[in-house]
Amino acid sequence: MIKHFVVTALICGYASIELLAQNPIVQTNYTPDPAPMVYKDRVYVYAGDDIPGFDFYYMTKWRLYSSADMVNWTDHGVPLALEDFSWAIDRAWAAQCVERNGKFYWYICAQTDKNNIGIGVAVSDSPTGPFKDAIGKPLVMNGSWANIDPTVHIDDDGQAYMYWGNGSLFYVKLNADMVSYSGDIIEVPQTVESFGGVRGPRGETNQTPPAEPKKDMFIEGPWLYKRNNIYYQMFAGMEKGTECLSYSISESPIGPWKYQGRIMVNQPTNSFTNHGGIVDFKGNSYLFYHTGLLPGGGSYGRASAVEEFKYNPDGTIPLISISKEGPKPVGKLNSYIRNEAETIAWSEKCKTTQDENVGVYVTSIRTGGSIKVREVDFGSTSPKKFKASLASGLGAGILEVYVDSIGGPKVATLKVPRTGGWKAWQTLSTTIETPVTGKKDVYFAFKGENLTAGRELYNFDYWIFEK
Ligand code: FUB
Repeated sequence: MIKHFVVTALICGYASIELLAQNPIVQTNYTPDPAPMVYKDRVYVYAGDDIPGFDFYYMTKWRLYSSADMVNWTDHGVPLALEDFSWAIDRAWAAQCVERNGKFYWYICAQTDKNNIGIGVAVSDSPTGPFKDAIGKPLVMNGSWANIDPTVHIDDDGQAYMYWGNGSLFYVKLNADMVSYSGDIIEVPQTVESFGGVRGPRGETNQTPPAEPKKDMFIEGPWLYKRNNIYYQMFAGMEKGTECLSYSISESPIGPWKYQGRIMVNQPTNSFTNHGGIVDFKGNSYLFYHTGLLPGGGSYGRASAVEEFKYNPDGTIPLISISKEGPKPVGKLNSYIRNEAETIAWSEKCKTTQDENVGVYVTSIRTGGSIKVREVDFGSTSPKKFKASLASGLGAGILEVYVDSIGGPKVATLKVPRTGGWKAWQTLSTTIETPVTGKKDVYFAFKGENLTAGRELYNFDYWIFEK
């Protein structure tokens, strides 16, 4: 990992609800290194967990989110952490999960001892876990700090390839079991033709990029995939002292690679690193990346974001800009089934947590906070009731439900009493105040009865409308 970096501090506009804001896609946690995986009708984003306020990437766990519509993201909590690998001691860095024959292989990297970072793999029968260390030891560990950021592609003939690297780029051919490999680890030659440039002389620790690299160069974060017979290798390159996203293509998964240019140039993202993944989902193409633009964030408080893009007719990728708006919705939420409170398009003044009883739920809810959920479908006749599962040790909280905006038509109000504890869940029910039909954005507004703004109000597990 490249340590360092002066990045211009930004004034970002996420201080209060913004009707159009959709990026970063998660506001309750800092979620760097997004690795998307499409499985059935959802896109899953496996991400890291930044703790802002530190001066390095002191990460200890990985987080998971998913969406069926690209605007509402369901929090699946922390399915994997360093403690799940007996050999890992620090640096839960960039990872990627892939599916093969109904099993899910989550390739991670983690520090193994004072001088080593290694690549490991966890396996599960479900994209959301539980995951466990598949082999009880690193899959790759050879005394190098370059063993980070694994990316795996399973080719049409069934051969799987794993690339990774920091400064140097490597690959191996994985065996069909996905948890072992055959043959040597190959270092990919880096030339101006293959990756846009070459790295200058390195510092002893391989931690410092040259101030003025020749053109682009491979830094880290490879992302290998195939589309319409072209193999793509996206990677974090270097531009003006901070990372950009660049790519090379090939006719084969093992190269030779031909540098194509940048996908996302160095922008005011408030983060030294960028790290991305590309997928097609429901007929559209998406670039996932990260920025430091979540309030309180920065180079060590990074958050996942996404943009929709279209390939050029020849398969090349256009330059993509960061946006606050993110992609358009490609689905809707059914208001008449149980919806998890942690399915969120945008949130403020709340967090998520999880336990063994109810799984993930919304917590740390404060007065003035809210959750926005987009594209909620009520059908042609209005519901009659609104129900929500809530818990509060102190009571005096109010949950107000609006459509279109906070202050728009008020659909329901729930007064939350003392339920007997912060985990003593009660399903509270109320009648609809204003009829609602069609597809709406729904806002859950958090309020308190005569309370100071800072007091925690209640925990929120799920909601449902009833006819
Ligand atoms: O998140 C820690 C490291 O920062 C990743 O492994 C790199 O790709 C960079 O994003």
